Amino acid sequence: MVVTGTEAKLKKETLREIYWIMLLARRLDERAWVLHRQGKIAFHISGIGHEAAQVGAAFALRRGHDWVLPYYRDLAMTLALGLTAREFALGLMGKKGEPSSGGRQMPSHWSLRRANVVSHSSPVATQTSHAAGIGLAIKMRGDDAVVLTSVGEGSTSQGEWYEGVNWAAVHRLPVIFFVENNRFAISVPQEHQMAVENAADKAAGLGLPGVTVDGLDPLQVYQAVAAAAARARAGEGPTLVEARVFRMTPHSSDDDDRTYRTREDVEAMKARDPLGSFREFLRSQSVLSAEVVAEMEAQAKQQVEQAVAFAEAAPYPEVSEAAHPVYVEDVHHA
Ligand SMILES: Cc1ncc(C[n+]2csc(CCOP(=O)(O)OP(=O)(O)O)c2C)c(N)n1
Repeated sequence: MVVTGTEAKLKKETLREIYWIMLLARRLDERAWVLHRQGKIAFHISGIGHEAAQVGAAFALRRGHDWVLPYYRDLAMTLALGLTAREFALGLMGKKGEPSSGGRQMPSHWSLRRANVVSHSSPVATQTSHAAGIGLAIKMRGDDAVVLTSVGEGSTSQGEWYEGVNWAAVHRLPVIFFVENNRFAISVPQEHQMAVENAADKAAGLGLPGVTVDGLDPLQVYQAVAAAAARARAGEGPTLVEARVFRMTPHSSDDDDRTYRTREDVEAMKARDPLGSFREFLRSQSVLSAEVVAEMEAQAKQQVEQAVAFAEAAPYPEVSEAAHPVYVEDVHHA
């Protein structure tokens, strides 16, 4: 059954699933802040305010078949691709069994081999050229997969970002360059980073289409990314999709945003919280009842509690494994 009133024409079950992942991501993220303030984890970087964009984008892909190179805010996207709450909690604590790096990298440098999710490096935008490379491999092999890679708008000022996008445009590679524009790169506002109004405007100079959508609405993002994926699969090349979002928290657990933005601005942002507005939209379409909303809240709370308890009890990685697989261990020196 499709819900009328949305262009995206998704089934009710799918819309509920989108909401569920947005909700789970939010509750996990909130818990991570608490764990940090309790001194139980060293660092957290938040996706609060970006969830609608991320889940909308993930649902437009063939999850598990297409390739995704996310960036550090993409908790909700990675959950939509198959990361579990437990794996997220293991990652926060750097415990054994976390899938991104086995506890070697900082948290939120997502990798999930079973879902074709490839980890990014800490220097921002390096995943852009990796994505172009994967796109080239797909094209050379004649596969029908596409690649999506994401960055914040500030990272579109990096040379590496231009190189990757340019290469994909020249060779018409099946890549979706997804920009989550929250208007700040740590403390630096967008107008100090770029002379254009939208990050998507940069696409014109590189020879690919660029679109800007409301990233607070998962269905708008879904549609834009679905269209970009269809283009890529048809051999028509890459698309730049920019989702306008809000970063409702400081940059990370180590930042104090009171030094560069007013509390009024933050409150105005929170009043447009995508989780609340999507929930109310689904209620208005009779996709969610008050009972189902309450049940989902209880389930999310339970999953968060169980995931954190599991991670707290889990062991740290073995010291003896620290060098593996970062360094080759069986090299014989002549
Ligand atoms: C090459 C490089 N320069 C600087 C940094 C430090 N740094 C980490 S995140 C960040 C902000 C990036 O902003 P944006 O791309 O807009 O993403 P957002 O964090 O706003 O989602 C910076 C400058 C880095 N990691 N890599």
